Amino acid sequence: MTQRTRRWWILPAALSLALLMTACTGDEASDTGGDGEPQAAGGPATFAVVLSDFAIQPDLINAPPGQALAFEVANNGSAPHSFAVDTGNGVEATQELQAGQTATLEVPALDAGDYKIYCTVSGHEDLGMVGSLAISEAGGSVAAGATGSGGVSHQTMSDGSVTVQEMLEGHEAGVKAFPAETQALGNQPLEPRLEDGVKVFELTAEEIQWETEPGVFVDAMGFNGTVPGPELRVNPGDRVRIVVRNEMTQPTTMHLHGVTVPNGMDGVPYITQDPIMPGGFFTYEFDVVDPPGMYVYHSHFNSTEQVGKGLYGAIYIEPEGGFSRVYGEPIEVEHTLFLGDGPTGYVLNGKGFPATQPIVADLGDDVLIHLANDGAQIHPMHLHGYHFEVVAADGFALEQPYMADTLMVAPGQRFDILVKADHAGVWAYHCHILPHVEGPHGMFGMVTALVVQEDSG
Ligand SMILES: [Cu+2]
Repeated sequence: MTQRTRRWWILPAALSLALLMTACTGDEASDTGGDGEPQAAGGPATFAVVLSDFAIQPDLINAPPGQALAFEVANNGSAPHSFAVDTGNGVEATQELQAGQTATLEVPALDAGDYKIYCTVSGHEDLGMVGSLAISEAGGSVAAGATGSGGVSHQTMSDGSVTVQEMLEGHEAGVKAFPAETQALGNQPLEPRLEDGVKVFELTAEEIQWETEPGVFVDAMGFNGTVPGPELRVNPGDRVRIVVRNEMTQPTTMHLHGVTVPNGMDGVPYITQDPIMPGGFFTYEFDVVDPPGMYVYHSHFNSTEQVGKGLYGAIYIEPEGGFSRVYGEPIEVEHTLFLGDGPTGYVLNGKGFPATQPIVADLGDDVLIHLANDGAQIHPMHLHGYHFEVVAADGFALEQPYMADTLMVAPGQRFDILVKADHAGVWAYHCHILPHVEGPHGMFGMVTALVVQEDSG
């Protein structure tokens, strides 16, 4: 029962994946662009801008020189945000907009050049709320009626940010690249060392550069160099020792999330232990008393940054014979999806589409997916083409499993779902908060696919 990571090429299926996603999310695309057509000469050129946690859409706005600009700004996020333009002669900004608030920002005509757009709320620019306002003669030209298959290649979408041809190319390129290769994958098995019957694991917290999608490296933190950290597997009744070393430049601790441990092993700084200083270590030791299921280990020090940057991983309490024993089904494919957001961007197992890994099954397989959210936002995970059975929550098997096609996973929650892979195809599996998955340049972030192959190879 191993996680299948075999390389798989999507070529004939790529278009169907793109079509499925387009059909699913196409309506929403107009939300960001509806009001953005520059008005007739004399009035300001007007653009729609949508703020979310933590993005500005569009993040590239093309506008003409010598014409006043107006930005109709909507805060669709859950946190307060603002929209600002650094004109080089000062900053023009909306007030801080509460969730759901809108405002119009008027900016006097600008000379040709590139200007920064950003959110002025402290820290939000670093979280990704930054982009460009490009003023050039080509900017803002809009041709209405961008439909049909011919003659659309250089027409500009109504928000002035991207042409139809660029949209098509972006969507297609992402799908064709999937699953794109990046340096290193998280969730790799870590075999314990046996010492006098104790299963000993060694984890080292490090500051790393982590490639979330091809060529995109973020400042991250990982156990043993990956996001998520390695998979630990233990059995009921085991004695377990986890030695956590800190090779970072700031203190840390580790909490065993959902795992029943003695109080002194709970990993909370100044409540149950002193922080693990840089260069130091702490030994967590406990007997496994919880039922079989998926549990999590993660940092519990400066955790907005440390967990946000990737200091989390899975610990499975697995019955002898595997999870089939728990769910009464033979499990051919087991896969784990850690949901993440914040400093790493929107990621599944530390990777954004197209660098996410597909879940690959043969027709008829029973697929067990462990979901865990170690981000800071909720993520409703939606599987196309199937209804799945929710069989466990927070590590405990449900007495009454239920069917769903979308499952909200809040920060800290875990679920196990079972999919009976009984129809072949490439089935998109993605967060349904659309700003987490798709923009004018195609899919990104929290998108992967369940690939059900007819040929067992
Ligand atoms: Cu999401």
